[in-house]
Amino acid sequence: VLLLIVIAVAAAVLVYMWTVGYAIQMRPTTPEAPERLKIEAGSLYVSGSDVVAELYVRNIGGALAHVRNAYLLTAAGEVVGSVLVDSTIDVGKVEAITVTFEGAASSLALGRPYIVRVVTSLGVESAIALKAMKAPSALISVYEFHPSSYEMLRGIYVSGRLPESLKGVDGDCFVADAEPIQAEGSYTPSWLNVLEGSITEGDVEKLSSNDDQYLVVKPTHPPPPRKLSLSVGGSSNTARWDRLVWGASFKFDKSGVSVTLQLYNYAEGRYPTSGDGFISCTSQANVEQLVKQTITSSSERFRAADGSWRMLINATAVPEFDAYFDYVFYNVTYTAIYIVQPIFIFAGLKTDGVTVKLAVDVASKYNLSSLPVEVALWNYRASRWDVAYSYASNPSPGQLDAIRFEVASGAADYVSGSGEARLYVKATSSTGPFRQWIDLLRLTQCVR
Ligand SMILES: [Ca+2]
Ligand SMILES: [Ca+2]
Repeated sequence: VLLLIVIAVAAAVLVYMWTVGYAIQMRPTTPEAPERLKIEAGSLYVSGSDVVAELYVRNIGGALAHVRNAYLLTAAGEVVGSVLVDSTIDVGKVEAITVTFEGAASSLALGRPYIVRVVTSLGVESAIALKAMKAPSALISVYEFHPSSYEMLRGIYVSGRLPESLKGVDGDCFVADAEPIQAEGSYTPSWLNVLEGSITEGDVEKLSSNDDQYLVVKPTHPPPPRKLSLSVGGSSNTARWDRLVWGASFKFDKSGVSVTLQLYNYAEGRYPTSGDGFISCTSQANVEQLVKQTITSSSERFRAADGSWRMLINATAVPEFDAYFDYVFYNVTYTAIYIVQPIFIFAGLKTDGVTVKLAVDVASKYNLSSLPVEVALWNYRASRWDVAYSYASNPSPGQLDAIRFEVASGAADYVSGSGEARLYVKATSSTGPFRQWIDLLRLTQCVR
């Protein structure tokens, strides 16, 4: 209890001291002149034989401030230059004041700090320490643009208005879905088993191409009906398939040989005897026949989990015969990757001056994690896309990535003579479909 009382007393004393101290501090130093100034920023540079100070001065007092004098001093307080000023600053406002100290350049050392002080008509002053610099060669103007139109190079437009939706990070987005890009795979047999019959010429290599080089097989077990049977297979991929086209090309030296081709159905664990995965035909003497089937639904049934496949070929006839197999094929079409790649067109860029720098801001998100994203600018001089920035999207799907990059070298090449610039934001996925949201897209042009 005693300790608590001691703490309470100590706290009360502290509060008292703080209040008194505060009151003393708040008492105006010049009660008859409620002017107060603050130089918030500035630059000091040599221009010919003169020294120029650019100052941003705020009136933080309670009355109109009249700035009447400016002084340039060394760090030691020695006056290097003084000049009359005539600038009035409203309460709370900032004025940009440029003062020129004529002929002061000779007494200034570049890179050293100097003090610039401004004084009002009532003697209120403010000072800032600035380093003496070389004169900027020319003024640089900065302009901001948002895209006014787009072209969808890859992807499907969903929603979002240009340029409104891209003006700020506000949840109002330009939205596009990735487009599936088809690929094809051709898988020739890599192994062969003759179950009935015997090979009289050729091997599995002969079955890999359409080249009139044959694997020749004849039945070995008379009496009739004579029969041969072989299985071939290989390995394919494990992608999601849109279509499987399979079959073989062969000829027989006799007519009337009945031939069946069967593709192993791994889902059912057997060779089908009708429908998908089953082909039958009858031979014509010495005429090469191409038989094939296209499977469009659940064609992945006809491959194992590791992508391997196998085909069974049977041929039966009463008379003795020779079979000539030219090639066996197993071709698939599948979605290899998904790409979204909208091109945004910026119009009205400045063409009266040299573009010395471009800066690009993109705030975007995706519903898949860690997608490779690249932002490219169209190079009008070289007629090509230059990838200016690439990154992986957020590992958390739906989280916004805000990126900014600048192009300084050759920046003028990215602005056309008519004041147009083009940019794309491309994302790629090899795992599945996805959506792109672009919340902010801004192009900043710096012109000299
Ligand atoms: Ca062949
Ligand atoms: Ca937006």
